[in-house]
Amino acid sequence: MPIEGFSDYITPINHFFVRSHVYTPRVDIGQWRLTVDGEVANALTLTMDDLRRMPSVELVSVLECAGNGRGFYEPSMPGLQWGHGAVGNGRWRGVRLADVLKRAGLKASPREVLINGADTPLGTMPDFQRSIPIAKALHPATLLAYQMNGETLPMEHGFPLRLVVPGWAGDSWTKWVTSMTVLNREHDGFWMARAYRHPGKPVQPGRAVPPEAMQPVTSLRVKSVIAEPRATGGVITAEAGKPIVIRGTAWSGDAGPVRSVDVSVDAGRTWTPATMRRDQSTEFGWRLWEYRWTPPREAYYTIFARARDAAGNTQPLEQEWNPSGYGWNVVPRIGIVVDRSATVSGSTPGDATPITAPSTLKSTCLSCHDEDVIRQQRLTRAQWDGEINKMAGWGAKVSDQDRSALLDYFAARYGPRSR
Ligand SMILES: Nc1nc2c(c(=O)[nH]1)N[C@H]1C(S)=C(S)[C@@H](COP(=O)(O)O)O[C@H]1N2
Ligand SMILES: [Mo]
Repeated sequence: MPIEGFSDYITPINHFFVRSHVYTPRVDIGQWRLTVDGEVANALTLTMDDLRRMPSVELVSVLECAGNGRGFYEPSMPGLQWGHGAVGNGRWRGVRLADVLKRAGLKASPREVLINGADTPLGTMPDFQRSIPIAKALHPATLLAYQMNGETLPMEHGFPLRLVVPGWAGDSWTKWVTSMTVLNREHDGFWMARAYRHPGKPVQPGRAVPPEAMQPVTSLRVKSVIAEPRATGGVITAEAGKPIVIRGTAWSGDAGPVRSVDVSVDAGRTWTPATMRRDQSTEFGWRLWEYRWTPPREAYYTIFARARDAAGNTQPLEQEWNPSGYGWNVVPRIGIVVDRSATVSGSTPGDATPITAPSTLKSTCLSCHDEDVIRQQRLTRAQWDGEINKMAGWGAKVSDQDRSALLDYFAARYGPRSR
């Protein structure tokens, strides 16, 4: 989602980010069924008509990828290098997951619901399957949604049915849902036991943490983004004595909706409350805020915004680091040049020496994914070696010779950012 998306209350579908681990599956709605089994009294097989006959619920909720903001972490880590835009605020309609589970009849002591979608893995990559604890599954806001923003759920957002888990990061929002299994234990598949885990406490930047010492990613953290004013040619300018509007949006997770956003125009020394939109106080949606300000004199101003949620959580001034780059929510900041003669100088960071790709790049890597996922990452040679190991584990065929050619290329072209 582009930065201007943070000025919209509901994110239009054409701006909404898409994150799919593999290709979007084609689902034939005539053949499609939802099955519910495991620790239930009556296993179910439901059609879309069956679901549409059940009571429907509509709610507004933020959908944010756990890795949103990963590209800002230093030192950087493997993974999609999201900036701000792996988030959107959607209007979702569907049936409560609780109603479907009640219809199946839960047996004694259920622990989790394991959800699977129609997407199939590449090579020997493990199938994307996630579970959620029973309490979240029974939460009245957790939905099996068939509509997004008043339209039939689009293909890339999970047609015909997706999980909507308000307050939780996107990895729990399974798309293209085809089956659900109620478990009386914790699911220990790859995507729960190895991926989407967070240390739950600050760790030394750059340090590896074994998955078993981490917990599954769940709730989003309180966060605000400054959408305007925006830069032209890399610089934000304003005139002394002339009012401007600083605006953006803010949201949180399980800790309840955002109650207030404070703005500082002096790098955090003093704070003033922004005006919150009153008609947007839903439990899980975001809220737009704005702050009108007249720069008093010519100077360089550093503007901060800090959201506070219903539980009193606020954004940190310094982002703590974690190995997968989840939960980026530091106080956002912009610099404004207030100077009548401010000139706008565009800068183009250039790559003067062309580095050519080894021929093996295409056959080894680009047969499963495009170069974008590589291009956006900035890793050390050792980190790239780790990524090649991961891909080899998922079925890529890499000879020793290919590996060293690829490593030379990645290290030269996509090495760590200079600081
Ligand atoms: N079946 C399936 N569901 C999935 C995924 C996936 O790869 N397969 N990606 C997840 C992740 S990591 C995120 S952030 C959200 C993104 O949802 P969107 O593409 O509708 O924005 O979908 C989630 N649901
Ligand atoms: Mo994600």
